Amino acid sequence: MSLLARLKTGMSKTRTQITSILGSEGSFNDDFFLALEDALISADIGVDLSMEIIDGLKERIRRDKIATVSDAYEAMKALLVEQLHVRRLDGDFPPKPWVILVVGVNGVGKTTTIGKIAHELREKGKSVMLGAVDTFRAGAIEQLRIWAERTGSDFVAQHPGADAASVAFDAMVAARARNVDVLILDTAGRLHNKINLMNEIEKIVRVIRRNTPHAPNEILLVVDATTGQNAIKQAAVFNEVLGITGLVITKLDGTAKGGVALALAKTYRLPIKKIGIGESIDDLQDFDAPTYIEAMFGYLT
Ligand SMILES: Nc1nc2c(ncn2[C@@H]2O[C@H](COP(=O)(O)OP(=O)(O)OP(=O)(O)O)[C@@H](O)[C@H]2O)c(=O)[nH]1
Ligand SMILES: [Mg+2]
Repeated sequence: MSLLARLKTGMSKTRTQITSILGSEGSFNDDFFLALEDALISADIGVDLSMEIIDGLKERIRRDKIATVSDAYEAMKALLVEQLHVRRLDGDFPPKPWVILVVGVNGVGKTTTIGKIAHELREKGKSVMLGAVDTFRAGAIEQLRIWAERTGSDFVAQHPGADAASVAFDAMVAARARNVDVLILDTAGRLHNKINLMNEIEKIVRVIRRNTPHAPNEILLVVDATTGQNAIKQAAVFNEVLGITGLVITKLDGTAKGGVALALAKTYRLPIKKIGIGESIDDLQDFDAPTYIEAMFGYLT
């Protein structure tokens, strides 16, 4: 089933619930708002944001003199779309090398996402280099090397256990020497509540900046959609320490909820640059807010 079809199925109970209470043509009362609030929370949007959306909707209903349930439902979708940042991952890279640093907690899909992004860039004719800044996990370097081979990207690594910041530095120098368009740096998975690991990633960014002041051009935080509200906490910490420029939400093929995407984008005003919908090289998509919201909420029937 496609991502959009799954989101639709996931939320279909919500729509049925709302219509069974009120009918799509009826006028609304507190039951409507309660049903909506339940639906938003169960879709992983989070309690605070759900309440905020309901408040915003009430305001809009007053302002625009909305009278029917289906119009109110449409207004809620419009409200959500407006609040989502949708800037795409840049396709044009003026200062060479364009440096993308990829961070996140363990196992969220960082390395796989890098492989997919490299594939996309290579298809567009860009030269790409992958830097194995994850020197921590056994097998991480080899895993990235395989992605480099599959995508025809250059590859820079040191030995396992090497200083991560020093690999980042090497990769910067090599990327410049070979004049590559895009350098993507893979980092070790780190729990956001482990201070020494967060200090390490901060040092990596410092070293990159000292080498090339415009870099890293992107610091992408990868989060796993199936972790629900925990992703919010991860984003808070990584954003505070590093200043994230965008999000990648992976494993959306593994959930019918998907509200976490809305919660993240809205809470931190961060653009969702890519979404992961499977393990294969092609399973990466742009995030399109109107399509996504439409799939989640559909129409009241
Ligand atoms: N279903 C699904 N699986 C994914 C997706 N993205 C990554 N994975 C899988 O998630 C697992 C972990 O992926 P990695 O790319 O190794 O994750 P990582 O964040 O680099 O992990 P560490 O380096 O150990 O922190 C692998 O089995 C991937 O195939 C996705 O969008 N959907
Ligand atoms: Mg990895």
